[in-house]
Amino acid sequence: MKNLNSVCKNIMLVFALMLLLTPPVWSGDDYVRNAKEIVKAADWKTMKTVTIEIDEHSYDPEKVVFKVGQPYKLELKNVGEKKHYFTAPEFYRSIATRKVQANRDGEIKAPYFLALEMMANGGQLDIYFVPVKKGSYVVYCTIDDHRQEGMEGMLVIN
Ligand SMILES: [Cu+2]
Repeated sequence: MKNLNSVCKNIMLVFALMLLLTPPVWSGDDYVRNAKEIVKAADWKTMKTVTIEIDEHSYDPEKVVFKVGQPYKLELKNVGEKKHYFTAPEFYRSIATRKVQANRDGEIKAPYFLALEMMANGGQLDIYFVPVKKGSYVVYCTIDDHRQEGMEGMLVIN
């Protein structure tokens, strides 16, 4: 009986450890699961184009406001002499992404992105999307000290 008790205790200990070690699943960082339907239902003839110019070390404009349900093409143009990132994981998880297009090179389709990088001297990526989740989302560049130098912007969904 004593043996059985200690076996039970050990099993309980193992379960307790498993619970402690298992990370919470999708807590607060979910993405737009029905993006495909939202993209399909949107009227792309009403699409609005917004351009952000990327330079050393800034995003211009620094703040952009998008409307829920309105289809957009967001042009990310790197006019600088260095490569730059457009890192905005929370923003990318709050929009229904249709595609990211590199103008002559092709299109990339994925449920959501974490970061986009534009090559120096005219590198451009266009992201086609429909805003879904309201909020204010920070965007920044992760290269060297670019963020501290001023490469931080705000993407708002209203
Ligand atoms: Cu940068």
